[in-house]
Amino acid sequence: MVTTSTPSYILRYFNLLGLAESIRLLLTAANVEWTEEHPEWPQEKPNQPFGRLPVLIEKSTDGSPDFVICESGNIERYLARTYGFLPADLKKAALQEQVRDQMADVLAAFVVSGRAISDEDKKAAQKSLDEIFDKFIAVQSKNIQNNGNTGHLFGDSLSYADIVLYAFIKNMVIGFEKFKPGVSDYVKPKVTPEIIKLISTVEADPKLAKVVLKSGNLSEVITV
Ligand SMILES: N[C@@H](CCC(=O)N[C@@H](CS)C(=O)NCC(=O)O)C(=O)O
Repeated sequence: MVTTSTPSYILRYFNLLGLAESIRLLLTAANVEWTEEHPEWPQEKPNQPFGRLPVLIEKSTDGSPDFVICESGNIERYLARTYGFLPADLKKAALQEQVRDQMADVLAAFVVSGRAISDEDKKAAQKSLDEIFDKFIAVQSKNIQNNGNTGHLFGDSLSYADIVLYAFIKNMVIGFEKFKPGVSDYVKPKVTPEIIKLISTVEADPKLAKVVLKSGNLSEVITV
């Protein structure tokens, strides 16, 4: 329930899934008031604290300056901690946060593979991507299994780890296709039944219906 003391937010990003999708999901799951800004680019670049997006603005509720933060992972963790999607227990939280950091390596391997020019570099980059991505899928599928295969990575309700894993696969299958044609066909066969179950569990969460509907239903694109 949104109360007057609950801050409202502005999420500044491009009109893309990308690094903002987990943030959109967290803001939506938190049931806070938020809006999105899509700045003119590159005209607005110099006006961003770090020169890049996303930026999150938490509107002040007491007349003090608005709270402005950058870096997608930092924004996610700030919201996840504030609204109870990361546990207060540091060890339990670290187990969730490492999911996101492992994803960053997969993403970096995708970028390197997209930039390789010579056949030799392409082959090496593809091998490295396969290794990193397959390990990521194996580790996270095992985590879901170890948690009873209920569609959650940890515990029995929507968590930060569920949100970032869902947003990541969604980017790979829906969001990045226009930047790296073929990425969806590469990723889809690798997605395991455990991860498919997590995807459908996240998409069935009534708290998320608004944002899932807007950016597309992944369950309809990936099936066992
Ligand atoms: N480490 C940053 C990376 C941010 C980033 O790469 N932003 C891109 C969009 S996904 C951007 O602002 N690109 C435009 C530019 O750099 O001018 C984060 O995680 O937020």
